[in-house]
Amino acid sequence: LDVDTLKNQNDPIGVDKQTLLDRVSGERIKDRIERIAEHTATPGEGCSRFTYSEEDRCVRDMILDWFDTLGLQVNVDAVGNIRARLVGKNPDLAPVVTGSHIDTVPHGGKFDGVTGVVSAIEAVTCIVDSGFRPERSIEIIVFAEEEGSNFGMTTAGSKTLVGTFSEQDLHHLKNEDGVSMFEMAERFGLHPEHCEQDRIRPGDVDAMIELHVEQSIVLDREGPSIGIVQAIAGGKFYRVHFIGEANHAGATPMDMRKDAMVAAANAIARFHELVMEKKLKDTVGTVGQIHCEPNGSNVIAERVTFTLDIRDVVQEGIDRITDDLEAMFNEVAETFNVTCEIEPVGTSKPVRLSERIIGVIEHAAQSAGLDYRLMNSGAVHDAAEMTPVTDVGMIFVPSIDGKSHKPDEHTHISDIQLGCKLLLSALLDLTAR
Ligand code: HGY
Ligand code: MN
Ligand code: MN
Repeated sequence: LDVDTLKNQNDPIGVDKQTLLDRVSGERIKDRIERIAEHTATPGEGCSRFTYSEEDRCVRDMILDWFDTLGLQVNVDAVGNIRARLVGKNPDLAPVVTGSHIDTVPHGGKFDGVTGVVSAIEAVTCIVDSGFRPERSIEIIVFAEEEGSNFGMTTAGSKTLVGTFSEQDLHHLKNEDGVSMFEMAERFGLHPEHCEQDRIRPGDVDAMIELHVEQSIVLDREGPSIGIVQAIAGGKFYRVHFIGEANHAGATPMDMRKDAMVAAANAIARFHELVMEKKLKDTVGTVGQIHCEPNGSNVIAERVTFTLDIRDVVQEGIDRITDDLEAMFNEVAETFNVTCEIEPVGTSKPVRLSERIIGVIEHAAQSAGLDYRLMNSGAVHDAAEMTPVTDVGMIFVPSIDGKSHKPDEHTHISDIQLGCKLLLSALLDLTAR
């Protein structure tokens, strides 16, 4: 297809859009997802690829090669967000952004995040291969540290990109070994001290669309294959420490113990009861991670640390739970003669997405005769972090059996291809002027 042919079409964006959309290749999408999935710290046991790890480095290098082949202008920012721009005919116009993340949870799946990155690459590949140049630039962003597997705080890369996180926060956010995100980024060869200058500010970007697997059961169980997201859950995240006294498991009488394990077990059970009692329609609460010290089978636990992940699409649903935590956990601590420390790790605000972008995606779906469902996201996403600086939309494709954050997470390539065509169509409309 030469550019003249494209120009002669009487399509609103001056391009024969259907010809472009028909270029979206399921084969190429599948191949890229599989090649990324090969880079995991736990081969055969799902995808474990934390930001700043060797596995992360390998995938980054491969993606940077793909961007180079596409002739994109690439910049890796202060904390490792990769920004790759297809420069439009009018480079002064604010670009439209699309992308997602490549980092994973421990033993995660191969579709969470990667589907959005690969779909963004596929959409831009179709445009570049066609020789068409959109009016407005399109920028692919591969966000760093979305899962929070290093530091227990989700979307730390996108929070930094838009200035929600300051350089100070990068020093405060630490992993279990006490290494800060600032330090890990430095060790990875980045310049986290540049985070302020690398920020995206309101007006720098015209719009953003993230394509992501749903990670729940609605689309797979009830259809159709396309979800258009209206609201994304926010959350509050904590580490809770119960501190008792190590002692001999056999020689210490029950009434002389300061057992952090029993206290933590009670606290976790009470937390679950609190959530079940006070939750609103979309409120969820999870204890996903626990550590015990000294962790000896014949030693009374001295310190037990567990995480809290409390979410809802409305702030009230989160606050109803967190308001009661301190009193509840202190009561448990007193009962078992130990102490409790609640360490806030971070928060993500629940957000409603842009009516403008939802409208563009809906129009693109209707023009293609695609059935779709308007829905919310219980998972947090980088898209949510971008809402303070631009208009944001999200496209969901089904997760088979609603499974995610586990090795058998799966999405049909045909569904990703459909979602990618919708993404490309919406991007063409958004960059037409
Ligand atoms: O935790 C989440 O919702 C996302 O997968 N990071
Ligand atoms: Mn994700
Ligand atoms: Mn995830």
